[in-house]
Amino acid sequence: VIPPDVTSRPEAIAHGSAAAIEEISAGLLARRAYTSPKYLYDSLGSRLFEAICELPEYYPTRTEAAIFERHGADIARAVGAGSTLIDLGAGNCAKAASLFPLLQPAQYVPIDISRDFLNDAVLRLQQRFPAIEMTALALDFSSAFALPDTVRQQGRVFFYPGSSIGNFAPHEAVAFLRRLRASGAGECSLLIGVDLVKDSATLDAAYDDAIGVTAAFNLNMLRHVNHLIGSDFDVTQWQHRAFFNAEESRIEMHLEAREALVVTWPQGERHFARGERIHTEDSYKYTPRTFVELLRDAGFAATRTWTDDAGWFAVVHARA
Ligand code: AVJ
Repeated sequence: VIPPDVTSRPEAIAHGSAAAIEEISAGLLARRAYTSPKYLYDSLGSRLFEAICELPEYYPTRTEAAIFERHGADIARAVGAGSTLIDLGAGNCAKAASLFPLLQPAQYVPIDISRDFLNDAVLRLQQRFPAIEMTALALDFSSAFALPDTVRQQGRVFFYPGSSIGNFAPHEAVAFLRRLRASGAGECSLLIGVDLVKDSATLDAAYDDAIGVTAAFNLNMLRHVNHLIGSDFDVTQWQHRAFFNAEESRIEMHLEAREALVVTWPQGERHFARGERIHTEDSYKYTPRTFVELLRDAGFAATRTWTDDAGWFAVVHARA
């Protein structure tokens, strides 16, 4: 099951395609090696992410849910009933579905790159909520897209929970939100979840948990890449690293070579010194203020921000 908030960068590229091979090779051969976070999500990776969401250290999922629980009526008033709810990276549609009784959308438009998975989920959901019109769209919303005419114009609300926006660097996030606005073609609003800056011990623990689920999630990327490009990564030669980079206001995830090693694949090879890293993910953290500024740069005016008591996570409603 693909959780709703894992597809902030859905695969623009089919697995194992020439373009994917090209993209991964380029990252592995860069002076500072990197891979796109989308390669964390093969079927095992998606399950490991679901497990992460249940860890005591990983506060975002549960904190966001608590905000919806506590401020649901308020959030529903801001969004307005009878909306066209456009769910970005809907996955199994569970997060949005849990909000249907509250938000009462007239139309639900889940968007996800994973077509079969999405269709199954929507078929089941339509039976549970026969009064809501549902239009599933299998597309990559990370690049430019236009909403088809079957999506109602009235009361369009883009739903982007889980702090998936954090995978984008701030300037990329602005560009992404501007594209959203353009695809909405007219009046629309945004209901978005964002993780907030907090003490670095809490942040570090959330991305380096005691029983090693996040480590497995990160290391699994190597198995996925082996499958995609035919490389010979040996996972036992690598270790998980995750830490808050305060200057950049982001969690960085890396894989670090435990020893000097060589990785080969049909199109290339790369020597790694002991301690050398592959940068696998960034997860940007905002303050309510810096996030509202980012929204403004993208042409959205925040109407309301809701946070938990500790100020760890925010849900923001904004209008274009
Ligand atoms: C799915 C991007 C929101 O950044 O917290 C969780 C991914 N990576 N643990 C996040 C993730 C490691 C997650 N997002």
